[in-house]
Amino acid sequence: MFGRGFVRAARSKFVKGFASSARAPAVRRIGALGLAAGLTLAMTSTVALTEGKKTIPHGGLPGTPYERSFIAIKPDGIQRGLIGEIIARFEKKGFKLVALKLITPTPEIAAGHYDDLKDKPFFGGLVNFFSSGPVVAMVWEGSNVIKTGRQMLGATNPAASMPGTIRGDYAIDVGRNVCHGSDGPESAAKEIGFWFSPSELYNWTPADATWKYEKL
Ligand code: RTP
Ligand code: MG
Repeated sequence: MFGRGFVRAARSKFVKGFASSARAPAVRRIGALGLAAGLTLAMTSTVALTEGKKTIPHGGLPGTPYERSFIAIKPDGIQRGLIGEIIARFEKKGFKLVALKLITPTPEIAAGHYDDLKDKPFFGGLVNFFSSGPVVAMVWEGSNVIKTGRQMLGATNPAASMPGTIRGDYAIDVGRNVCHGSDGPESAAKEIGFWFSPSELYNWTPADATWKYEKL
């Protein structure tokens, strides 16, 4: 479905599309403007080609390299300067960033996000905290990103999180555990839809994709 052929075809169409648009006489005549147009065309082709043969659903395709998880850096992670550190861990692991925004959730958004916990005694405090400042909302993509992402975050209570995990390394208190991650395919799809519109997600092929996956 997303075989090596698909990636190769996408690449060669990208190269051909760019080369032919760069060779076109009109493009040569208008110089820099033409080059910009060519680049735009090439970039558009890449997006179209990546989506071409199979449209990746908004919530991702669990069980494939196109699985997606909603990961958020909570207000404490922002205040403590951990944005770069947390993003770097997901990048270095090899996952692909397909959406990102900085947003201060309203109490309604915070309550909607944690709706499944509305009967818990800590719900009020959780909503107040989560809506107390900006959060970094992201969607990361890759094989097993939901389960692996949760392992990278560590246990809910930092006291039980292993060293080497984000919460194990950077948090102490369960109410200040710096990051959120979807806990399963259903919650991932629900959370991605809750935080992002389809136009805010980007399908793209990293240049090193075949160095991360034996089979794509
Ligand atoms: P998250 O949704 O934020 O990724 O956290 P999680 O799945 O590991 O844990 P969850 O059960 O979904 O709880 C959401 C957040 O509520 C706070 N919490 N406080 N005082 C408590 O006993 C308690 N339990 C949970 C934590 O901040 C947790 O991340
Ligand atoms: Mg949770």
